[in-house]
Amino acid sequence: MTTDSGSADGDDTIAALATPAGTAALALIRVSGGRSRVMAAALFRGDPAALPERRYRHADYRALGGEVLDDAVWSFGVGPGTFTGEDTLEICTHGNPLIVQLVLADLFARGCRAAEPGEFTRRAFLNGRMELTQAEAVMDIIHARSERALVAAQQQLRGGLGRHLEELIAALLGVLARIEAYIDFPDEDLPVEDRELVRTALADVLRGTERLLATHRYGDLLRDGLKAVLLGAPNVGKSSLLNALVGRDRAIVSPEPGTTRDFIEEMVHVGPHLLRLIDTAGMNPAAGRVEQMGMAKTVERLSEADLILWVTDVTQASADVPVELRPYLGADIVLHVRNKADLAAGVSGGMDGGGFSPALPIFTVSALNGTGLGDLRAAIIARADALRPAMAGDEHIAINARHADALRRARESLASAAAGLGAAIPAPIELVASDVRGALDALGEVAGRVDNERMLDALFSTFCIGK
Ligand SMILES: Nc1nc2c(ncn2[C@@H]2O[C@H](COP(=O)(O)OP(=O)(O)OP(=O)(O)O)[C@@H](O)[C@H]2O)c(=O)[nH]1
Ligand SMILES: [Mg+2]
Repeated sequence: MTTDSGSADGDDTIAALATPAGTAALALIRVSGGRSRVMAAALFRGDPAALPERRYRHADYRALGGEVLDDAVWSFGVGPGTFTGEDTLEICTHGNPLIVQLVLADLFARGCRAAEPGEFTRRAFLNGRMELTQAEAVMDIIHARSERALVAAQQQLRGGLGRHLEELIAALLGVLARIEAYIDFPDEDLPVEDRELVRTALADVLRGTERLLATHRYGDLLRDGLKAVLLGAPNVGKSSLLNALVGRDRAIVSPEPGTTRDFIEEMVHVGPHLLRLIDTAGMNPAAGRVEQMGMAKTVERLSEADLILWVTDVTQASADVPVELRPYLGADIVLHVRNKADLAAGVSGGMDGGGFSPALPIFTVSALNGTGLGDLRAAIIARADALRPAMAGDEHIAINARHADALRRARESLASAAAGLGAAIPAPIELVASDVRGALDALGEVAGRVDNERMLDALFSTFCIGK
């Protein structure tokens, strides 16, 4: 065993800044790979065989030429018990970009190379330190923009999604073993009782796959924000409401009807959720050409909405539901917001009594003085939470687009296998087995069990450098 060089892998040592580029109090530079140990020893003048492990040490960072680049704190971790599974050196310097640049240049001169985006996490995955879904969760944790998104990412990092996949994969492997026993004996058909067992098992796996797929919408909502569209007649105060919820003057407000022509989108936190709030042009049957174009865009946005806030003016005689809203009334996504409560004393909330079918929840608010906005926010949070599919217990599974794509393929193969088994003239058992293998491949892809260099390249390239 050598410490300074060894396998080609041992020589491929990567380095990168893990903290944001720019001026800061501190900067963390991370080194991972077989050369970490000798580099730590050379840099900080220690014995390579007796480096203190996982201890912070304070020392001058001395470049190859002998000059001191900074006063640094460093620590060394021995693989495989590190994040990447490799020997790792962490160097903390003052957060001056110039120092960082000099230190990185020195590390490269000593034989490291610059890490690619996500390369530390990729190594953690390849070295078996985590499953692929956990590696993805690392990224989700870094980018989570709401408390709920963070909780879901943390659960995924702890292996929540991975465990569900393992269960499904184990059940399918059982099915395959049962079927394959008969493939070698072409004269024997699958006995009726085995056929039933296999059908039940396939149905279970199909249900489990559906349950995971059902979390995709919630996953999108966590990653992109809940899409809430403000809709209503001109001048009722839609833009004022957007400004009140956002907490600043984002949209132009004026007493003139037809102020908002295009739609305006703004991200806003509502409790633990992130909301993508969309203000639209007022729905005006007698609109001119430009307003008409704005209204067409509004209708487009409605089809993608998770929530529609239908805004009316309390001082106006009871408003009819705009025709554009009618298709969405049954979907439980429309809240009726009666604005300008400050102008009408004594009006109160509740459910819309008559006129609407089904009755819509009503919120009486004032965008001007903030009355009623707390209740409206609470209803928005409840609505977003209701979109979280009920998995077992308190699990926050929220799959991403990559998972959904593979799970849909698994679902197709499972359905095809079940149909083959259930047909009046059952499909040849080889065909059923091939479908089950297809489903296994697709599930394995989600879990990262399938060797797929290109998929890994695509996935990790979306990571940050240094992670
Ligand atoms: N008193 C009172 N006035 C309000 C309230 N909300 C909005 N307004 C006023 O109503 C007028 C119209 O407000 P906007 O927010 O521009 O209305 P809008 O629905 O976006 O109008 P369009 O973009 O033209 O469709 C402005 O003069 C606002 O100051 C409120 O809660 N109380
Ligand atoms: Mg407006």
